[in-house]
Amino acid sequence: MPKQATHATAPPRQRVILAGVDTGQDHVRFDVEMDELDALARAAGCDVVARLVQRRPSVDPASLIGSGKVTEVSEAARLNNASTVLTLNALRPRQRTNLEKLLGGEISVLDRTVVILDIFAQHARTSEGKLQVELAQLKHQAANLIGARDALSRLGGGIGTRGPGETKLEVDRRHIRSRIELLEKQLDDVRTRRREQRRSREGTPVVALVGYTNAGKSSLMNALSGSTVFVADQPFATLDPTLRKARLSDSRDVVLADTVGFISDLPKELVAAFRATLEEVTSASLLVHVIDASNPFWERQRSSVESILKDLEAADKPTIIAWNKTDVASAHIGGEGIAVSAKTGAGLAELRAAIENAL
Ligand SMILES: Nc1nc2c(ncn2[C@@H]2O[C@H](COP(=O)(O)OP(=O)(O)OP(=O)(O)O)[C@@H](O)[C@H]2O)c(=O)[nH]1
Ligand SMILES: [Mg+2]
Repeated sequence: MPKQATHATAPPRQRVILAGVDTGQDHVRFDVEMDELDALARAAGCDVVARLVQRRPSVDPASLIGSGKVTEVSEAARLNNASTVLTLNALRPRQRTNLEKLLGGEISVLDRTVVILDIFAQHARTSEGKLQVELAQLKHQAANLIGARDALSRLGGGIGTRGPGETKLEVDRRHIRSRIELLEKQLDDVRTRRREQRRSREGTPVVALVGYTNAGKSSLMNALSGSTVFVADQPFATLDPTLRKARLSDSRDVVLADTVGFISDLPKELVAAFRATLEEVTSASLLVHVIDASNPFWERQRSSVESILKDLEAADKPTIIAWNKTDVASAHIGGEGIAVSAKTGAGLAELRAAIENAL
């Protein structure tokens, strides 16, 4: 299945400039986050044409980026024929409208959260997934209504405009609220249905694969169950949860649950909206936390995942760490857990045994 949403007439790829304000707490972390934003922008179907960084002790309260840098951004946009600026730092509605004004009114400004929401909108396949994305987008819009109107009436298409659709974006806050209520009600029904399905599976324990996006959860699911769920080298390839039966030994079957990956600073609208599918995680008997051991920043990724699990009240669940991609990992792998490679199959027998033991 193609990764990107296919359009009847493929629109030209949106040309974007990445902009970030580095407030100096941690330069390495800042660089990693900018790289991640780059990957997110590409996953959303954009061409990244330039990257600009401003170092200052705090973001500009009026326009996020200080005026000196705005001129530079504007110049870069002109030279590179870019239509959009993506900011790493979260934008307040007022900062966004001010920044757009300062950039001359031709360039739209979006932040990381909008890009993530957009990828989710493109990758949602099931009706449940679509409901959840719409809910997250509406919640985000409700919180950013002042800025949203201006920008969206100008944008022809591209990130930030998919999903609920322009007509709905133009309605007032009250209208959005009632739509949110309706979606929440529908998702409640989904949750009830899921609970019933879970009850009917009783007897076969569920093992949920969790981890940072792109860690290799779906690959591991395929390797353990012999299935062929979609795998891709980009963030948020998986959105809708998938359950597959896997045989651990002659006497033991489990249901593996693959679900949406986590990311640092996961927008809170998304966590709330994905409660129904994340219940696969919270109701599982066991978690396998898949860590990409080849990623130099696995420690940061690991702690992001752990903090999201805490938010989901799943931090106390029995958990096995699976250090994945050990075929290419040069990084030293620390502590407990099983070293595996979904690609070569190394360590899978041990992982199966560890899962069986833990159950
Ligand atoms: N070298 C190597 N690459 C791997 C391994 N496991 C997965 N990959 C690659 O890592 C990328 C991400 O794999 P996925 O299985 O889609 O990762 P995921 O955790 O499901 O990612 P999302 O669904 O996007 O959150 C793909 O390009 C895989 O081919 C492995 O053991 N070794
Ligand atoms: Mg996946």
